[in-house]
Amino acid sequence: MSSFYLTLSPYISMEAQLPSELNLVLIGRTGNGKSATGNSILGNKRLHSKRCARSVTETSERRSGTLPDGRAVNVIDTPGLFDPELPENYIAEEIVRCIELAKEGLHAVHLVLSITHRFTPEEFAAAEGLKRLFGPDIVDYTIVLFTGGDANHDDEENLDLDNYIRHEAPQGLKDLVRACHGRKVLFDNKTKDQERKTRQVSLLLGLVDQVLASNGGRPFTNELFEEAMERARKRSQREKLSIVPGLDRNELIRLKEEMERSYQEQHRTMLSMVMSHIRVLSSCMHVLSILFCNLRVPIFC
Ligand SMILES: Nc1nc2c(ncn2[C@@H]2O[C@H](COP(=O)(O)OP(=O)(O)OP(=O)(O)O)[C@@H](O)[C@H]2O)c(=O)[nH]1
Ligand SMILES: [Mg+2]
Repeated sequence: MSSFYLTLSPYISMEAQLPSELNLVLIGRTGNGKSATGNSILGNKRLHSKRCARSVTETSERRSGTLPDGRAVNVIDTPGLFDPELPENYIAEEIVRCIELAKEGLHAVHLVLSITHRFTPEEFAAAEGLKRLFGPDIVDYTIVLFTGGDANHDDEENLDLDNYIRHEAPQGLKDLVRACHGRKVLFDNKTKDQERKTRQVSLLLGLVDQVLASNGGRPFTNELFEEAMERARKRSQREKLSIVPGLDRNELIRLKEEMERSYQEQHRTMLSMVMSHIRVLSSCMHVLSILFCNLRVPIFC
């Protein structure tokens, strides 16, 4: 923890415990612009982003960098983790991987939506999936991030976003933004205008600081993150075994095998914990799709 950034943001109180580095995760439907947004936050093109009918990011990735205000950041980019058409075991493996990449906890979750797409049950799946997986408190860490800011030709992008949410957005989207304490931001990941790039990242960081302040600087964690930390500890113990002096070779092999078993066992535990959450989500989504497609009930659109 550091007190270096105490003067950086009006949202951070003096009492808040400030993390030495931020874990920011990007969640949302395939193609909504998660990787492009990650690149905008990092200020470089280290995440693969392109127009493609199927998933471009196939596995979660963590990229570290420095924010314009000097803070260290880890951006955790994910595939469409809650896309309903993906197989459950793939989703579960990817969620576990994502949690392991952010094992210290999540300082903010960015729910990435595209301003140019309709808000469908699939969009809702990401929001609902987050709540099912991490519990209702996750909304206290969530920021709704819209991509496609260039589709809007007005320079006052945040004013327009306010207008859009207030007057044009479907009720479900309004509810989602309200549940996230009104935290929303519009990104143009295509802009070449340096000033705009800087402004949108700093707007986002203002929201991240609001999240930090309201959570006392503590990241979101739960039993899944504790399992991931424990697993990382086991891995590091296993790596250190080889350098323990005076350890007999057979004893070393036995200990390593034992640790490997326990390490794998922990992975299975995490998978089954995640699996139980996503099964509930799948059945929810099935019911929602039927309502949405067959009965034309206007759920979120
Ligand atoms: N016009 C415009 N296009 C964008 C914006 N953000 C992303 N895109 C485009 O949207 C497409 C998908 O972007 P990605 O970053 O690959 O989306 P993703 O969510 O990471 O997709 P997956 O990895 O498949 O889950 C790419 O062609 C991006 O260039 C934006 O703000 N404006
Ligand atoms: Mg991607």
